[in-house]
Amino acid sequence: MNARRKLPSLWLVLILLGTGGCAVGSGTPASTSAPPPDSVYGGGPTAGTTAATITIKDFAYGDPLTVTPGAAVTVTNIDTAPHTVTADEGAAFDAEVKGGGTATFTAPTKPGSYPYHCTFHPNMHGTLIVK
Ligand SMILES: [Cu+2]
Repeated sequence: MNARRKLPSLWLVLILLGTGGCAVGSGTPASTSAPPPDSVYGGGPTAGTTAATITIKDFAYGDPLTVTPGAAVTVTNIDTAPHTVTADEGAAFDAEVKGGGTATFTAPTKPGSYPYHCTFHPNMHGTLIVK
């Protein structure tokens, strides 16, 4: 009969210890979720250099564009006719753009003023300034 009386108290101690240990073990919730990053996008295809765009509209290139040496220049053609952005001298750059399309070329690395024209429409002229 003695052993039987001891058992309940032993169980009580074990339960108390058990629950106590459990509470301490799982007392710190591991919910340290970091906030999501503000922007996933880096900002554009030309990271590092400033975005430069020549927009062709109504058979005109618009104002002279100033870019950094070696910059990626995007040509957007709003017209329905195809155009080119072709350097007047040498082969500094030459990009053909379909009507309603876009094209990209790399600006010269040597600073200077680069006049260009459209091979399809010789009356179209523009200037790319690299500095
Ligand atoms: Cu043209």
